[in-house]
Amino acid sequence: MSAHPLAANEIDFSRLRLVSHEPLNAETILTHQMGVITPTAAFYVRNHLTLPTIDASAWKLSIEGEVKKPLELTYDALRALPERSLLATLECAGNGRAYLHPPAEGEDWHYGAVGTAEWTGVPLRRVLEQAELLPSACEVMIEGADDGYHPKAGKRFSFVRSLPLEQALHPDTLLAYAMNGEPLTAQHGFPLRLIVPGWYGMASVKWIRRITGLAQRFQGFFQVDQYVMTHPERGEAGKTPLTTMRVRSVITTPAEGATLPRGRQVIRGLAWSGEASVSRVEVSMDNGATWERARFTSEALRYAWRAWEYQWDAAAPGPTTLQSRAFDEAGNTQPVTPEWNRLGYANNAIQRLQVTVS
Ligand SMILES: Nc1nc2c(c(=O)[nH]1)N[C@H]1C(S)=C(S)[C@@H](COP(=O)(O)O)O[C@H]1N2
Ligand SMILES: [Mo]
Repeated sequence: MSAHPLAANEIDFSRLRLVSHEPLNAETILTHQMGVITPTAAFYVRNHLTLPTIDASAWKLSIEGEVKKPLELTYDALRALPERSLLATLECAGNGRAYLHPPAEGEDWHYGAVGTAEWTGVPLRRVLEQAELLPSACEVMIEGADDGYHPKAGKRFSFVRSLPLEQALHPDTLLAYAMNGEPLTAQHGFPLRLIVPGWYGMASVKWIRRITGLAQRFQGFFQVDQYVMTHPERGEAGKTPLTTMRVRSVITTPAEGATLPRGRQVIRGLAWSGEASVSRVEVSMDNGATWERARFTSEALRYAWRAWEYQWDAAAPGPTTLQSRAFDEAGNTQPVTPEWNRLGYANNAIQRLQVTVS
């Protein structure tokens, strides 16, 4: 696999599976998902359009629209504001699309379009307060500086999303300029990206250039045509916008297809939910007939996944299916079969991992 020319030093393609080259899309190989923090070079990349090249010294963030005091902030001015850091798991809504039958349209992500990083920046709320958002504002629109021709939309535009006020003003919604303690890399949104903790990744707009208070709900392509759950196969015309990540777990060790010697084995994995803290993980080695409780090996954090493990005595030789399922404090758990939907989003069905005990 060859390195992407613009990402030669920032991306470790030995730990990622290339999904598409232009635009670059790549997912973390599960066995490289070790520990709670995903190293930046191994963090999945999800791009819709052309990667912008931004010179931070010439870049400005403008805040306009339904605000009393429109303003422009330089990179240095933003970095001088009081900072806040949090760990948050980001999962692409299309993660797991490859396991839908019949196939749904879109990139064929396996289980690796998810990662956890420490994000540092300024609450979006802080700059909205400085600009004095007007009572007429009902949403906040965030525009990325990437653009390009989008074949599905049949036209050229940039990546733009909006947030309801409640989420825009939430103290944990960040304008982030750092990832894992370093300035953002070009692929992950340099100089500034949004982080909406707990939400699927599409909300976390990269390469922000403008923030606009809106008096009406935004109707852009990535807001109302993409990132919506639609069920034409059920004869339903409705579209439900995606927000929080569904509860989910993945097994990171052993690898799919591994041959394991009989005896003591450690099964390891990660579990997360955008809706509430993960409270329990269970594993099954007998096709779901019985479930055993796994042990957490990292603490419960509001927005980050939890590492877990299970000591398995692999006694019976032969092919075995390993499964894990997570529960969150809101009582959610994972389904056995995915909720099929036209655009293939939010598949949080239980993973089935095949190994052979020899
Ligand atoms: N400007 C812009 N922001 C974007 C995107 C994009 O294509 N352009 N992709 C979104 C999607 S769908 C996801 S899942 C996350 C991925 O962030 P990452 O590439 O840093 O992992 O960024 C989001 N922000
Ligand atoms: Mo995504």
